[in-house]
Amino acid sequence: MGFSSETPVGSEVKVVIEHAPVKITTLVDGVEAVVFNANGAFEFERRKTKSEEDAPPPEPSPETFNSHTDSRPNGPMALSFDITFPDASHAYGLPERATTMSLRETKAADGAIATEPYRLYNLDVFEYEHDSPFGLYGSIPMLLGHSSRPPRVHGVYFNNPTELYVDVTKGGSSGGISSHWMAESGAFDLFIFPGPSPRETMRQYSMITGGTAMPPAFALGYHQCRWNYRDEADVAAVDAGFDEHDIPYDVLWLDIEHTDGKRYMTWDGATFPTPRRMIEDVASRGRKMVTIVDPHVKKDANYPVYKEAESKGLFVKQKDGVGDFDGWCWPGSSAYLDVTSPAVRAWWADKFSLKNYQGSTKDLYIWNDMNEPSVFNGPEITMQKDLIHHGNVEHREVHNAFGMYYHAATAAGIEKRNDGERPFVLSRAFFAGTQRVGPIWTGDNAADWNHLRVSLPMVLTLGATGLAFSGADVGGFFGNPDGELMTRWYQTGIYYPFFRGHAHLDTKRREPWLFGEPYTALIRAAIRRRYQLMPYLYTLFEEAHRDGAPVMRPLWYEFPNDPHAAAKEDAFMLGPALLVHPVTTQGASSVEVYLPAGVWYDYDTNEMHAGPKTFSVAVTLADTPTFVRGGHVIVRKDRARRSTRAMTHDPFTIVVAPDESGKYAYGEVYLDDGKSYAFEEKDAFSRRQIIFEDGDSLVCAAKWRGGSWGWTTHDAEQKHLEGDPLAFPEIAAEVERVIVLGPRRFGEDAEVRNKRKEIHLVSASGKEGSPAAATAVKKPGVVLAQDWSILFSVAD
Ligand code: NBV
Repeated sequence: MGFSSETPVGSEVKVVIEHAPVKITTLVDGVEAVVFNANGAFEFERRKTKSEEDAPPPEPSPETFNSHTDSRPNGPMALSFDITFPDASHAYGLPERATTMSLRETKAADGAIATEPYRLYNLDVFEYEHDSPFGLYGSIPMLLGHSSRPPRVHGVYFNNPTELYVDVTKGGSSGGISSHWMAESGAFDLFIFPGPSPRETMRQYSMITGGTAMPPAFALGYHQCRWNYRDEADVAAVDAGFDEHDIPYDVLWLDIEHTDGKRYMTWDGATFPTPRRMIEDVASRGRKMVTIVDPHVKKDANYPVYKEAESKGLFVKQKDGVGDFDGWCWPGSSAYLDVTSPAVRAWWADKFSLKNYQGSTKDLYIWNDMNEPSVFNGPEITMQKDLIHHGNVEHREVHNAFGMYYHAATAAGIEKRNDGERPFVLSRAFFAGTQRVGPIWTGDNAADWNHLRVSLPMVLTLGATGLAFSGADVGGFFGNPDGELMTRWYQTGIYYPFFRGHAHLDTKRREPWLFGEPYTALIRAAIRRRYQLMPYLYTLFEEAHRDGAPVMRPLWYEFPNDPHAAAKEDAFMLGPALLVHPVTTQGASSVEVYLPAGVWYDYDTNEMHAGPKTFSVAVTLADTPTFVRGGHVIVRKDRARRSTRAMTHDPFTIVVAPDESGKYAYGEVYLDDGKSYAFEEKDAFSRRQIIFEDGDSLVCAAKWRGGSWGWTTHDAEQKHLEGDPLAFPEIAAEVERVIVLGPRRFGEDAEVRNKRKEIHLVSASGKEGSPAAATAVKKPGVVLAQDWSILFSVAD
């Protein structure tokens, strides 16, 4: 029996290496998949011979950019190569840029230039445009090639953090898609992923750069941010506002104004005189806070962070390798910690201890902004390439990884402070591997419909290049969204893996209740849906952690054989089981929805649809066309609460969406304590599979994966009852409802068998969720984390 939607593995991969000129061809099942150097573009600066080494050092070849001169003391060090995907018709990847997911060609096959090549160079781009190939805050040098017939995805990753340009050409002499990579410097370190399924390609990539860090559960809730919440009273009022308006949220954020003169890890004494009390108050309702910590360190001898780092020589050095680099940023004249040094990272991590970070508590988490790094008076608002890092390494050699190192050091600090619990740190800059550290967001977007639309290909591309945990500022950072845009943005944003509302200092206040009705009610409903899906979402994150799978997925990830799905970026899958087509145009009264092959059930009405088809769905401001994929099971928590923590003990609802036969569906759910690493270190988790079989029975059992069983049923409950410290509360939560979608009518009674094999009858009633058919079993009296089954009596 095929349990999941996974493409079967077992393809044959063969690598053919030719010499003079070098050519490396990766064949998958006998078909050319990825070819290195098909176009002969492989070139690099030659290693010097002994006699050349003894000769005088290379001629510096200075270069001037605006008023900045790059001394290039080592002369040119570039390298270039080409990669071809002979059978591909779409290329994806190379974030970060606000453009289409299916990458447009930059160079025509005849060599004519179409646009500038894609550039990967982490920069703080002010007011970025919504449709531009220009590189933004982060870089992942990973490119995927996709063909639908036969369905295949392959990938390459170039492990090099220097400035990089990539030209993409479609249908050249070698067919398919070819790409020409030009790096400023660094090593030639290339990985090829034969796939051939999207899932395999991502798994292979994650074996090299890591899976997504398992986030603490609260991190999947809604985050409320603004530049800035003014003072402690403001914080208290916003926190209370959510409760007054019955809107769940998990984290309240403070931007740069909360500090004493942009000295991070300090507090403005006038506006935040009692920060510890403030955080404790928010935390008393199960919520968390976040403060911003940027990488520029104010040059102030009275600021302990500066003073100590300066005396220990922990800052990035000027090009002479001696004096500290001095750059201009929010606090004025600043120095920058050289986080490429392990010792500096360890020192920095320590600064987050409760003793060092005065006024903090264990419920305070961190946001790293400006870590490209942003330097207001530097070339392109960043560091000079000839600055010197640890080991006498020039900045050009590490530029794109700098932000990741800073992010990682901060996260290590939070993890240490919380005695080894999972950290939460948001970053703006990123590189391949950032997924192991924490989420990123797409920076300073704007409150307009175009930016809402482009957030989808941006987040989808990040997921397809291993960075599963990301999101865009809900509402748009610059400018003032009206009620309609705000509502639509929330309805979309609830599906971003990282879900945060944020706004610029000069914008009007926009907490969800400020828009009035009907908007507040609609925003409330949207956020509640996010929380309703929390068990499903958490399960997807565990998959991202283990297998590198994206959480929010392009349609091609689930339907690689569907050419129509290949470039779809106005709709997406949340995991394998939900298709969402958000409304991203102003005044829309209908949306053209595409459903790939299979049976689908409208999430709101249960109405059944047969794909593939494109059809027009009428929408009001309340609607976001959302469909459950036949053949899948989704686990939800339906009770509206104030935060994820408040939901811990809540019972589950199981939604079964049978496939075309009406007889089969499969789903998984993953549970753990939501905060520690006991799931990894002590197997303290529960992974369940829920299978609807033969059209009449639903079975829940432990799921074996990767050589370890988590706690199975009896153990789990037993341990919990015995007060085992490893037990986690959710392990005892019951199932309160099972909904089977579809027209099938069942008899009135369903037979429930619990883990002790005791049998009891419960009523199974039809017409759950009009107008279309579904059957509901209420209170079956079973615990999700135990073995049980429900046998329906078939009436028709
Ligand atoms: O810290 C202020 C802002 C922040 O709100 C935003 O999210 C960052 O992307 N920050 C940039 C610096 C200034 C932006 C104009």
